[in-house]
Amino acid sequence: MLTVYGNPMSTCTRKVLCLLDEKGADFEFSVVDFTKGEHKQPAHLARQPFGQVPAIDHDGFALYESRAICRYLDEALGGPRLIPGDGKHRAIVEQWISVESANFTPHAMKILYQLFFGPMRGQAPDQAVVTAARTSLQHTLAVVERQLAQTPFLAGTEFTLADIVFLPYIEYLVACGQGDLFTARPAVSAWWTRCSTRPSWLKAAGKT
Ligand SMILES: N[C@@H](CCC(=O)N[C@@H](CS)C(=O)NCC(=O)O)C(=O)O
Repeated sequence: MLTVYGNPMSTCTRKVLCLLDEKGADFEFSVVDFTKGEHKQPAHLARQPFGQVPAIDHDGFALYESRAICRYLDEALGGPRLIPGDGKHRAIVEQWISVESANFTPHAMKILYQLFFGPMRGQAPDQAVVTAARTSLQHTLAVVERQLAQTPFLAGTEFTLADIVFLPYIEYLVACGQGDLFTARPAVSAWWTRCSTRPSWLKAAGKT
């Protein structure tokens, strides 16, 4: 029995949901309601000591951190592998996951905080922060563009966890009017269309 504790709007939860759909896995989704502060209450802090989502329970095995969860579930469950078995190929997937977590997501989150989460709390966006983060993202996306000009997915010919981990942030950036970051680059743009129209992503993003 697998239970995912998460929130349907959460970027990190969406990575896990996308992976589970790719694998055709059965699971129970338990919503942690941010509007009620459930993520900071003892029941959830026992699962995730930082008061964040997602977390899982798989037959009594508890785990938090979205990337660790995805790696574990890919190995533990049946269905297609989202992290390849071959050492070099797996290392390439890990390389792109590191690029995502170190060179992409911190900048993306600065923009999303200014344009999405801050305004939800009544805060005015700081345009200077957005501009600086966009410049950093341009640099990362130039590197991503070079790769995607050679292969349809980040780690080669197959859709892998390397692609999944980028999708939730791009979805929100596009929704915040930052789609030009991606459409300006032909290979990135084609990759985003390829990935974001997959049934697994449409479901994870709550579009189907
Ligand atoms: N490194 C964690 C980050 C989790 C995270 O930031 N979750 C957000 C939602 S996407 C959250 O729970 N935010 C609420 C909070 O930090 O109070 C992971 O990858 O699981």
